[in-house]
Amino acid sequence: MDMEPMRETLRWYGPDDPVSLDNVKQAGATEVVSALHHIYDGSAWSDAEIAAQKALVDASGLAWRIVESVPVHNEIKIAGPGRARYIGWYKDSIRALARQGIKTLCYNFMPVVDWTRTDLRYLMPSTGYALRFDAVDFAAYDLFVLKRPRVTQDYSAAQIAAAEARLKHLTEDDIARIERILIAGLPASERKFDRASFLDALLEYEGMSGDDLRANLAHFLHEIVPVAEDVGIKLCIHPDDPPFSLYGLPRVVSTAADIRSIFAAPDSMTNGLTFCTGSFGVRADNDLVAMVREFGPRIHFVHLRNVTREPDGSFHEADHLGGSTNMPAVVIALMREQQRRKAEGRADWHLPMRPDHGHLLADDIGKTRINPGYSLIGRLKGLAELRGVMHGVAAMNAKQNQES
Ligand code: DNO
Repeated sequence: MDMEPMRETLRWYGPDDPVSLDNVKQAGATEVVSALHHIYDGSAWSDAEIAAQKALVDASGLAWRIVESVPVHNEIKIAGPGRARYIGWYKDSIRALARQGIKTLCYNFMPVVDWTRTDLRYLMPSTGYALRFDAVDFAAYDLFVLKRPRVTQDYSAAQIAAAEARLKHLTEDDIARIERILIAGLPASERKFDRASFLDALLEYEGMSGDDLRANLAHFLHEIVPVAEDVGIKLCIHPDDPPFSLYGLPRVVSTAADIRSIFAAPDSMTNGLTFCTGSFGVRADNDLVAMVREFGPRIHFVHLRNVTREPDGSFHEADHLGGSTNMPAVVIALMREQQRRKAEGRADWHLPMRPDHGHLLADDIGKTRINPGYSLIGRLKGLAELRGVMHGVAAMNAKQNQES
């Protein structure tokens, strides 16, 4: 049985995305991954709204089969009084998506903040720009600007000293910029805050342990998995980005042990994973190839992105084939998983991948309307490189099969 390239998709933020559907086609992708970003408050998505967006995609000759993300309302994460109502609306959205032919649903369960960076324009030696998480800038903001209650218990003496030293070099403008990036919302974030409302949001998690949050996720899954099974939608949780605690908040989708616990609650093929190499890859103790082997059968969606890890917990987004992760090794493991599924006769053997994020490059650098990480040229380059790896692996494998 031959190894085959994965399906190529690109994220599209809908009609307001400065990257057009034609641009997606120019990058060589055949599918978009999208969401109804104008309905991101936890209310149910209607058939009409989904169908309208799908019609735009269909008319372009592309397909929309994967939704990223249907946001999980905070009430569900904190088990607040509105939980049952929001879960009900989530189920309504699942049914509506299935009716419109969208059969893969990516979501996350990160408290308060979705993905987090401190710098959206980190200059690379290439003269392009990358997204970066600077652990010291982050600590300086958390400790000395945000000043949330009991903040010092989350840092070592050495981290506090480093943050204090950094603070001396940060101007008012620097601090305002870092704050904006941290709490005012990167693209696809569900919520945008100012400092006061952010502190209030953190307070709602006071005293919540990892086990508590895990229990709230398990409750949510036990509710929605049967509905998704019923209508034939595959759920795939996205890992925490970055995969460690921020602001003292619990995070429960960061490691292989976390995924094992999620897969058990409930143990169903529908309860699957978005394998994001960029998120998992921030932790040196996440062995990505081993994770593909272990969780492979329940990986429903793949995000390929590379990060360069730095000793103090900082990281920046590298070229797709550069950085700390051996990307070809991960791609080979994923293509083997496809081969295994095919041999098993699984209809869903063909995995969808997207190049996650890209550097800000060339003509994109001067543009005023850019979704950080989601400019066109960097992703086009990332996809082209990954396509090269996939086709190279497939060709080598076909040759070996012929010879044997
Ligand atoms: C960032 C993205 C995340 C991701 C969600 C999935 O670029 O990877 O926003 O879409 O966390 O729910």
